[in-house]
Amino acid sequence: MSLTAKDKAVVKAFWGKIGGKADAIGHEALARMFLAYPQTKTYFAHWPDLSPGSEPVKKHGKTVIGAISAAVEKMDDLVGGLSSLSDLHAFKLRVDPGNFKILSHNILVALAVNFPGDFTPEVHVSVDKFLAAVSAALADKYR
Ligand code: HEG
Repeated sequence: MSLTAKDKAVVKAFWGKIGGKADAIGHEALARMFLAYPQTKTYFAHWPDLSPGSEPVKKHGKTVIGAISAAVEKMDDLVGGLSSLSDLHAFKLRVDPGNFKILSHNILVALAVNFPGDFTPEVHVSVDKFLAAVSAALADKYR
């Protein structure tokens, strides 16, 4: 399941095309996740508004996609690169790692909807593998 050199090249090239749309993708993925998988909202009970377009959803969408864009630059050592973020999710936030797969799914959908031409099956498989590797790295500290 590890990323091949081809996966890494495909993800890098595709991510380069997202450019200015990254924040919007982050927002859409998060907003979709809260609507389609409402159980994920339990971790965000302290937010005033979880609806699409709300300030916290926009802000956190930007944060999450920013971390993923940074991970694209750390693809050779995701476990090391995401170590402190894994600490945070495991010990402070205590996010059930099953939720990483749910968010990854929503990111894939947001990418497919916004980049129908570029999101070919070849890109799909490599980005899916990349998000699975990011999720595994984020879950690394759990036990
Ligand atoms: Mg997490 C905070 C990244 C999945 C719940 N998440 C954060 C932060 C980042 C991040 C960068 C801010 C860290 C900081 O303040 O130092 N999250 C991140 C990634 C992924 C992910 C890259 C998966 C790809 N997070 C995730 C999932 C959940 C979750 C699936 C729960 C369903 N994250 C969560 C919560 C916070 C963060 C509750 C704190 C939000 C806040 O209160 O501002």
